[in-house]
Amino acid sequence: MNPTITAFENSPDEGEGMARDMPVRWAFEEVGQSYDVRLVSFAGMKQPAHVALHPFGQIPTYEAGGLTLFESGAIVLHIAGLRPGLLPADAGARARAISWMFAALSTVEPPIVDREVAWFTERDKSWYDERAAAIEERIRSRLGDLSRRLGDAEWLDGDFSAGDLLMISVLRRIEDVPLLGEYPNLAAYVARGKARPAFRRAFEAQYAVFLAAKG
Ligand code: GTB
Repeated sequence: MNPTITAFENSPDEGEGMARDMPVRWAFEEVGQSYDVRLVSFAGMKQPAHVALHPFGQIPTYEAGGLTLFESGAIVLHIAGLRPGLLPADAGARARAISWMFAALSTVEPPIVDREVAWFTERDKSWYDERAAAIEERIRSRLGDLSRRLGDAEWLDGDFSAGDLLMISVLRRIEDVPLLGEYPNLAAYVARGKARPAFRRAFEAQYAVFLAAKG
């Protein structure tokens, strides 16, 4: 039986694939594992049946054979362990790929999310411009380090891995603002990730949900 994940019934991103079911879908596609999706509404996410799966009442969740998981990073790590394609067989290389997964979510992503939160919650405040500039400097600091480490390599550490999948997913959040373009090798890295057939399939699957919801 296929694993089942949850995703927004009506994603606020209008089909741009910015919600966190997208990296999970991408991981399934990379390893060639088919999956089912249960769509949930914002109200449904807060109901006891969903909170039993996800303590914070969010998407995505993962269910398979009695195992329930939440947190997109943990789900991607689990999927990467099911079949080859996202984690190297060599133990050291595998551990390094997992380091990149954590780096994406706990080192690079936080200031990127702060920028979005500040825009949504503080943009009418007198201090907003100063705060936004400070957050952008924190983002640049991370992007500068990442750009130097990537250099002219194709992926972060050898073959494409779950570390790249999560890092590219994080960087996509700033691809439409000038920040990412200041680092041409990172912009090219994101474009390479998005050109992968597995990414395209995942993107199209979530886009189909948007089109169906639009009617
Ligand atoms: N750390 C968790 C994970 O990685 O799984 C975070 C999960 C999370 O933030 N889920 C969001 C959610 O369920 C959806 S993805 N929100 C509903 C709620 O909390 O009540 C975050 C997201 C939502 C929308 C956009 N967008 O519109 O662009 C982008 C990202």
